[in-house]
Amino acid sequence: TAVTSYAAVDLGASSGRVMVGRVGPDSLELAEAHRFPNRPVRVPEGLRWDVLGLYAGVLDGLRAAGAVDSVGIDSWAVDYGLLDADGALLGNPVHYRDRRTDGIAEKVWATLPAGELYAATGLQYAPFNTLYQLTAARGSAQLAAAERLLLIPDLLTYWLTGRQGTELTNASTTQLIDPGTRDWAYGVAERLGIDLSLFAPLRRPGDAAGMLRPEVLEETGLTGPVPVTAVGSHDTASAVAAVPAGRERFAYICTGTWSLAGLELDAPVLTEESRAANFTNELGLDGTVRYLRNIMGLWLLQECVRAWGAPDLGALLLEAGKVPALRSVVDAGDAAFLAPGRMPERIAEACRDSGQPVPATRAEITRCILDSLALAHRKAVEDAQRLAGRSVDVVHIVGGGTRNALLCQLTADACGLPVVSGPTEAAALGNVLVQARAHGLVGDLAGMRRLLTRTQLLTRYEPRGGTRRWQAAQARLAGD
Ligand code: LFR
Repeated sequence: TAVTSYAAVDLGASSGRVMVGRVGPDSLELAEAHRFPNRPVRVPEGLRWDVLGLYAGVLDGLRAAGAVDSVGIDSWAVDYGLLDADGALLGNPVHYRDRRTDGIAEKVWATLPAGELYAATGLQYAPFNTLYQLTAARGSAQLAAAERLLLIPDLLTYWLTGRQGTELTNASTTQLIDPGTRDWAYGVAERLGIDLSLFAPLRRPGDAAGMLRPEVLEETGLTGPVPVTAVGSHDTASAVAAVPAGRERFAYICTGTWSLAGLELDAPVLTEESRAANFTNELGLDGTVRYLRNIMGLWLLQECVRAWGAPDLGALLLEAGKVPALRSVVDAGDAAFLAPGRMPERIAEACRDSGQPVPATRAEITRCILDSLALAHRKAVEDAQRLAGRSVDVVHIVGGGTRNALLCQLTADACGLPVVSGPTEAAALGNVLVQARAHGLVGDLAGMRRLLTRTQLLTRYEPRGGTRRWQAAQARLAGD
């Protein structure tokens, strides 16, 4: 039987990759065609993405991938490029960690109270939601000149195909989508003076997104026609689609630069309690809701490793494993850790300020970060179950953090639940599977997941007990 192949472009905050997925009726294989760094650049006006560098990486990747049946793109959320009336990019897209949104949310809430905004959009508060970015940009020459806004994966898709669209799962992170109607939150936009005609028409995972332009074929050496397929273009939507769950009741944690921890629901939870707990209702595949909380994730460790001049990570984790558990923890959900720089110092300061032992060595700081992440995972999994009124029997960890065995084990311990970890390249696999499905292979979401369960390497971690110590650490953080 026929095996088809798909190129999955998956752009993360620190690297991009082009993967080739080969899908047969009972097989799924993923190979890396090309990986390239994604280095944000600080210019006088602020922190920016090098989006031309990323596009060049995508073209290199497609060349390396060779003949494929289709291409799909996913990336981090919320960020965008602005185009002028000629369709040309106006400036470098602003990085979501840029400080231009400091203090902006409060201004928005003065016009549209936070409670009403949550009821209408279901989105957690994060300073970088596109809504706040657009508010921060109001009055700028660039926004005044803009005729079109394309989210990052849609911008790259436009460059590849010449066609514009706004993919829904990623659009749901703008805070301008109503998670109930799955259409624009017209009332919110109107009250805040945001012009929705900036956005291209919505499209959904599986929709055709155009064909590679002749110039792209020439540059990549590919033979056309090669279609581009809309996937869950928010990387987290693609990763959740690739959670290898069967019939069990599960929570998931997508790990990488961020940890995104929560549940898959069929309807949003828009209660005031849910807002207070800062849970988000992002949209997933096939009408699902990704009910989750953003946790700082391995960003905390990445930033320390960068500050330390990139020591060997394996050795560092080994040392961290020997440090006594839970000596000090920080709130890994705290937006205070969002901006880059001085991370070891900021972690130490947070410990000192909360009256805990100050981690001094690299191993101690690393242990503090991993304990803190596991604790935040526990809290998110627990809160999500309570707020959504659903309980789970297992936690699936997917994404880059699956390589960190200590983090997986600590998460199992903290949650008091078994953890199944894998696949590592979940976003790319979700991307590939949505393309395969659009081409008539694999069935629904459950069918996609059955194929993953049968083909991917998964590791199981049993909780080792000691839940009370995690409870106590949680209480300590809450200041109880
Ligand atoms: C993960 C992610 C998160 C989003 C953050 C910023 O890569 O997409 O889901 O909140 O990046 O865009």
